[in-house]
Amino acid sequence: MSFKFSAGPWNVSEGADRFGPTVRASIPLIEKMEKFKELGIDAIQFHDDDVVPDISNKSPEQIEKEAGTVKKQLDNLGLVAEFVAPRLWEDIRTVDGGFTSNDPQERKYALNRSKTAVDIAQILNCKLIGLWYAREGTHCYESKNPIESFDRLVEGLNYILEYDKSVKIFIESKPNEPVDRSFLPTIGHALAIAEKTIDSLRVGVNLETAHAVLAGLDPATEIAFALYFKKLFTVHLNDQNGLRYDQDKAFGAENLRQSFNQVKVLVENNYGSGGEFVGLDVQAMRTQKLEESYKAISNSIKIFNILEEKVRKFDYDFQKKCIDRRDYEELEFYVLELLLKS
Ligand code: XLS
Ligand code: MG
Repeated sequence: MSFKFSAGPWNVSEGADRFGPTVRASIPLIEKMEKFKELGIDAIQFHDDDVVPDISNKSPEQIEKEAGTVKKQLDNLGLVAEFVAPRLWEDIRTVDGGFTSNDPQERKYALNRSKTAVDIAQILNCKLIGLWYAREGTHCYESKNPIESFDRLVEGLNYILEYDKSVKIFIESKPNEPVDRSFLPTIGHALAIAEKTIDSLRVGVNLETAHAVLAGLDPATEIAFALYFKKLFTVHLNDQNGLRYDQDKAFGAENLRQSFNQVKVLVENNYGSGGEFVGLDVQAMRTQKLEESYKAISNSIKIFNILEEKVRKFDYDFQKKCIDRRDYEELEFYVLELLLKS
């Protein structure tokens, strides 16, 4: 089976970081989508304001019109929208978080903004809503009551589930950054909170490689855990060099064996057979020149495909022999050789 890939417009960024401004011109959405298509991408991941820039200052009619334009562009290119995620971490009203803000007005804003994201998804004919809980956590631990916060997260999920009975939601877990401590740091936490909602079957997860590494966990096992619960609605494959800032490196760039095992668990469990995409969430390095800023994406696809081939070559009989003899050194060497040899 061949996998279908998705990527988000934010992956081809202008290169700003905490210590310096933008270094590349911004590329219009339509150009990014055309280029994605050329690179073999089948679906686009969207934040609500990727579809409708400056969304907070636009009327519902304007939002509908602009989303309609993007839908036409997608159709013309033979692309689909994979998900729409309310970007609840950039607006000034989400400075203390969205759903878990201490200010009731700001919590209301988060709910309304999510509703708009669902409306946009409908226009794009997309049935998946993404929630990366960026600021749902604390900088000062004592500033939020954790139990109340979990309740508020469930309220937010229920609100979306009620508003549109045809959508599914994924939670993208991450342990920290931009907050010091997140309320839902791992896939296990996300799956547990899903159980508290009014329609838990419609609430699943998105495992991002870098986020698992930042939590000190193995991404392949996090993927497997979600698959076990039939809750892996999508993945964000990328890579991360240990416990640093969130790097969103090209898939496989830091830990090939760990990447191999992510592909392996996806292949072995028929991921994609329910229409799921292999999502990439990789950032162009700040040092890349504008013309070369798609390489993190194209290289990730290449690496994924090479690793998929290796998985298909994996000798399960030999694996069994090693397991029967409890010779895991031999098995480990076999995997390393498989990865090293062409
Ligand atoms: C940031 C997140 C973000 C989500 C989509 O770390 O990965 O890009 O994937 O909202
Ligand atoms: Mg992500």
